Amino acid sequence: MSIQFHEKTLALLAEQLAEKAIDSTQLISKIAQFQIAVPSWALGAGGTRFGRFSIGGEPRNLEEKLEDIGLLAKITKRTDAVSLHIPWDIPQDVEAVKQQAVSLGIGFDAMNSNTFQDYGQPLSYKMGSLSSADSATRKQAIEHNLQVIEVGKSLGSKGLTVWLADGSNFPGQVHFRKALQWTTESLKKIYSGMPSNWKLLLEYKPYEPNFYHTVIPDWGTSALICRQLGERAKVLVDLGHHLPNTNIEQIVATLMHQNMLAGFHFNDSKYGDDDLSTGSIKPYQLFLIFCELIGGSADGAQAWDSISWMIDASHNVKDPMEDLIQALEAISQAYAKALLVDRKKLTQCQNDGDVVGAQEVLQAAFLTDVRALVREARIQSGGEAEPLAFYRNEKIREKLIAKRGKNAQASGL
Ligand code: RM4
Ligand code: MN
Ligand code: MN
Repeated sequence: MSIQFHEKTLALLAEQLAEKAIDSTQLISKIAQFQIAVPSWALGAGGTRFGRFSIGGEPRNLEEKLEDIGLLAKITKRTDAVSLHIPWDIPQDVEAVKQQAVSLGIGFDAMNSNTFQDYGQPLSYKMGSLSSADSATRKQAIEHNLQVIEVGKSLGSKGLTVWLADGSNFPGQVHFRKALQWTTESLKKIYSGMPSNWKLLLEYKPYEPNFYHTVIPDWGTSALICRQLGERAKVLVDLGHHLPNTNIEQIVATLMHQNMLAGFHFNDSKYGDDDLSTGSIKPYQLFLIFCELIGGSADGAQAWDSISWMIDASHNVKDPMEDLIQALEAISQAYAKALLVDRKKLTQCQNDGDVVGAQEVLQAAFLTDVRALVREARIQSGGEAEPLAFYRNEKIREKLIAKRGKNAQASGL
């Protein structure tokens, strides 16, 4: 799109919004401020247990992952932090990594521990980690998390995300209550090992890799554990970690009501888990989630700044960089649309029992084409007007393949 056409579209939209007494300048600056972290594992081609198809030029080490995120930050201006995963991203030279991050304008978001696979540690996690019936295995898993905190401290991170794969595959395999108890006790030790300005983000997931029971299957169990840890432990909502048709926006509202929402892992799904791009399947759901977030923070239920934002997707066939550009755009659009909701009118409709009116209010916002606002926010921040077109025109993937090879891939999903 030419810059003239962008300006025309923006002016028309600004005029439409002004009629509803909405100031588009303010909207643009809110959109520009909203930054979403990118996980280091999203930069390589994902895969399934049936196979992985390399796209070439994938980052081979931490430095190259940072390089890719730096480029995304530069062109989209929508991300300013990376979320690292240990042991996949152990920095060899902490000072050099920090310097590189500073020069790229990116910081370190929450650290991710990994006790869901074996990577040469003395005791296997096959039968569980923080919930294992074997106390030595639990101890090893706790120590791993404490080491992750140390790495994070050295880089300037402020949080630890724990996703626990522990569970069982057959009835009788695991004692439910004991597993929950051991998990809680293990997490207490991890929590007390965190600096006082850190938060613990506790993720949940109903199934996979375990297919009968998962120790932390849902937000309620996660919240129960967090309550026992302390106020800096909160629930992380990964959009892909729900059974089909779960009302995620309601979960978000409930958690905010209790000031217990740690943050998000954004992605989308048709059936399960998190392997599709954010906003590609259920953009209306994403919009409704943002409506709850904006409402909850406006009402003072939970402060906007206390919530962490991250993408967590691992896909099989797309160029990961292109996918991340699309995901960042989809999230910005959902946020922008939710900012347009006439909250006063919505409250009025709710109080009057005006069901039709309430739906009209939400749909009026959702159906507004906000792309000009998102584009303008990016231009004003110094990013590319059309990051995807830029990425393709500049032949960035081809350049990465020339530099890193056709079959490059670091460890990770
Ligand atoms: C899990 C979960 C975690 C992520 C791993 C790689 O399904 O979403 O957040 O660290 O995948
Ligand atoms: Mn996740
Ligand atoms: Mn997941």
